[in-house]
Amino acid sequence: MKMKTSKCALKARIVLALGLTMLMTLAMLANLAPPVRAEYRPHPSNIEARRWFQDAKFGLFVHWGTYSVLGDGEWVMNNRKIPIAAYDRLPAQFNPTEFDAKEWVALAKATGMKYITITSKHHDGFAMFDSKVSDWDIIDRTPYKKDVLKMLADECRAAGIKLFFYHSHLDWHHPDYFPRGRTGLDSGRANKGEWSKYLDYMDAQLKELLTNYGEIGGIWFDGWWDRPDADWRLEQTYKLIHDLQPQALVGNNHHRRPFAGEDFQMFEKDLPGKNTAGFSGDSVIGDLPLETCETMNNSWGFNINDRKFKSTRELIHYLVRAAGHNANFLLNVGPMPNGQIQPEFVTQLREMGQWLEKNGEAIYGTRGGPVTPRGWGVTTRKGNTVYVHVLDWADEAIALPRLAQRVKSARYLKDGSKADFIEHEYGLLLKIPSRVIDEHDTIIALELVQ
Ligand code: FHN
Repeated sequence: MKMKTSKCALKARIVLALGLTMLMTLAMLANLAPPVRAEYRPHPSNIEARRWFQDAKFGLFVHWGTYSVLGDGEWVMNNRKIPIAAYDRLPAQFNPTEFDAKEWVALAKATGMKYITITSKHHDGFAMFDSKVSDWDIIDRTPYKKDVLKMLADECRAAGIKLFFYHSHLDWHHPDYFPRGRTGLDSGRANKGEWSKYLDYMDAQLKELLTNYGEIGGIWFDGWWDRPDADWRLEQTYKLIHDLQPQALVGNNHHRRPFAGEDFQMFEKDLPGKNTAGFSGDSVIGDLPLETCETMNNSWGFNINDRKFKSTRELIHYLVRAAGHNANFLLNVGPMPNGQIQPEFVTQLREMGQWLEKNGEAIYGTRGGPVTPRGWGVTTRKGNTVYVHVLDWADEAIALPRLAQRVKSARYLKDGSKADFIEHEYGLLLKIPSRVIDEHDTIIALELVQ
């Protein structure tokens, strides 16, 4: 009996010990596991906005700020090692009396663009809007004293154009942007500061942008790469944005796979999956709407001496190839300090608009087509219509791989006439008579059998 009870007691102790060990292990594991991120569930209005974004396909990027006064691009403070004490003189020279928000919006519309993404704050930290949390802004430091983002927001709303705000995480001016990162090391700031204070400041300005300009399209972040190992509190910042405006699309130009809480993914100076410009080496295409951004010459901010203009053909090809890669095209201008967009850009943007007026059906509302991008061109798709974009091909016929669905009919977009094609088990042969060739993009629309 005594033996029996001691055996039971032993068993009970073993079970208890085992139970305790398991509990402790679970607790330990819970500690080890990264904090359970609240799963980001985009609001239905955000999903709808993503669909709008993918249909829109084409936007105007605007890099504009006090740096425009020096006409040497938006990195002039860093590149010329200009300390804050000197750089602080620039805003007094910034007086864009020729700025006309209506004219900018009208140009974007005439170009066939559906949204504008403008720098609310670039790396020099200067706010192109009326900020109550800093006097380093266009109201307090320039003779112009007007909120250009407000003027633009009003005109965009009136014209049915969505407005996005580019916002730099990186800040070469704020004393609490500390520890410093890879850039802005010659600003002359004291070697101290409180990182959390800087992040609070950034969130406070984002709150202003999400509160004072009506409904906005979203936020285009940049500069994370200056301190890739820092704790940027992105989850908190993204939640702030989505709490204030659930439909607002958040994108971050960190050149990595999208982070939780983001709504679209951008690629800089490259089509998704490519890395000719060197920004996308660590990037991985996620499952979010995609966007490629590019300059019209070689500069984002106004550069008085940059004459390396891309041709209108190159720009149209970029837009079409982006669409073939299931991505939007965000094309940049760097306005002059007086507020005008230089004439070379205006001419080319209008030419793109004329082309889109005739060929827009093969771009707007489409997604990347069934035939993946090729040297000769790309395909886009909208419902049961596949658009074959022949960008670079010299022959009178072109062979495509077999499509999953048979082709019911085909037409040349140039004149709407019936297009000749042969469907064979090896693929699809399309005839391209010289009369339908377009100087930029010869498009054949295929109606597929449903
Ligand atoms: O440093 C910026 C640059 O000034 C510009 O804003 C581009 C736009 O995509 N992004 C950064 C360079 O990667």
